[in-house]
Amino acid sequence: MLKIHGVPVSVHTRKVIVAALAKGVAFEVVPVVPVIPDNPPPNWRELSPTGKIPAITEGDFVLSDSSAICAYLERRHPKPALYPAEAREYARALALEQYAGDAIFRGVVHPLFHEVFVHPKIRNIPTDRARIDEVLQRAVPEVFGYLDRALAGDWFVGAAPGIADIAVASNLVTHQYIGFELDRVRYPRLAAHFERMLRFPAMAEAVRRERPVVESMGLQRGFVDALAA
Ligand SMILES: N[C@@H](CCC(=O)N[C@@H](CS)C(=O)NCC(=O)O)C(=O)O
Repeated sequence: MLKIHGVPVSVHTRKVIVAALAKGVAFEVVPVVPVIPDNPPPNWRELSPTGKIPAITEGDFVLSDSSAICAYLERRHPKPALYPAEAREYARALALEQYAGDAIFRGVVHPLFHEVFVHPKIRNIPTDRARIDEVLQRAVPEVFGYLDRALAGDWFVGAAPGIADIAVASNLVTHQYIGFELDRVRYPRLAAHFERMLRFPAMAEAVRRERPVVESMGLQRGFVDALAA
């Protein structure tokens, strides 16, 4: 069986879990939390050369990086397709997936997650408020503004939810967990897209399965309950 090594609250692990759920692929999650010292197993670098999550194993096959893993799942389980067939739509979906990993994750979610959770709760480092303000004032308007403008219809590319939508929304789930609201007035299309994605069955199921971990970490999941109410 496919094993997904990582922790479901991680943006990139969730992305792979949602892709697997969307395709109906059976899998098991093997917990690995790299931000906790000594948590990863001794052979972790053999599974993930960067040390980051997620990685997968399937028999003797080993692969890391969420984009590579999702592309692999697409070839192994083509239906339902999560990548557009048409060349330009396909390229645009890949560009947005990359943007999600670079601009949204590295520029917004990763620094906020570290300042709000990893530093104070795991590493005993005080939260750097100036760093949070910098992200909120500089990165967020640029990144969320771009995403809002990029949405011409219900989905980022094509007529059905796909890899770009999953990659973006997975970041926004963690952004909400750590207590940052998506500004519906400034980013109305992105906020509506996020709600659509929370109702996308594979994303809804992934978020439902995360509940125990999210609650044990003291994160905020009121937005999920509010949507269900
Ligand atoms: N390009 C990688 C990025 C993976 C990544 O940044 N994972 C984060 C969690 S979402 C991680 O492992 N962070 C812990 C660390 O950097 O030590 C992918 O798409 O899988």
